[in-house]
Amino acid sequence: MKATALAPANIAFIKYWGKQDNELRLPLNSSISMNLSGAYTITTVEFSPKVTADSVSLLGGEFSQEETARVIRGLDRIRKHSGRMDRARVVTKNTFPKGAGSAASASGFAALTLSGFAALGTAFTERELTVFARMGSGSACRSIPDGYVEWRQGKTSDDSYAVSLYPNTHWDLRDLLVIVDSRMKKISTTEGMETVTTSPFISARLRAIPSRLDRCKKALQKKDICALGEVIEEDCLDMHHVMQTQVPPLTYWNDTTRMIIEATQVWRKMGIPVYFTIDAGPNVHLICEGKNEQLVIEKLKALSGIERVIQNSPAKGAHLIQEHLF
Ligand code: 2P0
Repeated sequence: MKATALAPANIAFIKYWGKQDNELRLPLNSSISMNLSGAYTITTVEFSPKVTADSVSLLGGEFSQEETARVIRGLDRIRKHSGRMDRARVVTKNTFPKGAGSAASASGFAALTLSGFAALGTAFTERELTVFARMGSGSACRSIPDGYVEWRQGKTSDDSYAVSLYPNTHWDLRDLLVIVDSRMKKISTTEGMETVTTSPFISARLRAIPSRLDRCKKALQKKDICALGEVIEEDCLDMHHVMQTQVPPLTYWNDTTRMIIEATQVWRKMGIPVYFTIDAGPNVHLICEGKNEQLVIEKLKALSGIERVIQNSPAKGAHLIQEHLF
């Protein structure tokens, strides 16, 4: 049987950086994110006894051998769980640049997990889907539930899952994803996280996170953009501080990244409540309320060094669609 899933990328408000277990992708801390409407992956999977070997293709791009192997390991986990052996054909496409710190692996493994389970006709709960997506790529578990999502750290694989805190309709936030460099990053997040404990600041980060999670949840509940923005920026800067003090150091920002951070601070002084967050790459996510989106877009137009801006509203989680890719 064939199935197709659409899964959004997500932007973390409280970040995931570091694992307790590399194999299972159990994180060092819980994290909170919002699904993105403008950056997503569509994946079609078909299992068939007629197919002799798994094939994996990316429309408009190419997977490396390593990425293909990672997808096939994802298929193997789903097959093992379902007690099935059929090989699969997988075709996938992204609406945004791969590897540029805009979480292609999150939407990718969320879409693969849902389409894979559906194509095998296996019964599943949302929680199980998040656990399987997590084993493909940690942040992928947050792309399964709707809207605003918490990934609960957990101590075992079954305990480390994601849940929706609020549906996408809860609060009309925007994430303007400002692309300043769409090339692949040199060091993958998986590799970068392996040396997280070489930073002397990781223990302070882990001590600070529980209260940040609380502040973030309260700000979401109250729809308080200033309180949310403050905790988002604090956690982003803290994660990048850890990254930059790892051995070897990970420096993802470029001059345009820094210019946008500074511009955001100036715009706030002018009375526009807009806040930045940055993942493992140079691109900047600007978070504001829907009513201020156009104002921020106008401000961005005056800056140089920007390739393009992807406008995102809060999105539903991964879901099945009827239009197959083959
Ligand atoms: C996040 N990132 O919370 C953080 C912020 C990057 C910076 O989750 O090794 O691609 O596949 O579990 O999920 C990116 O990490 O890493 C990520 P793996 P993943 O969004």
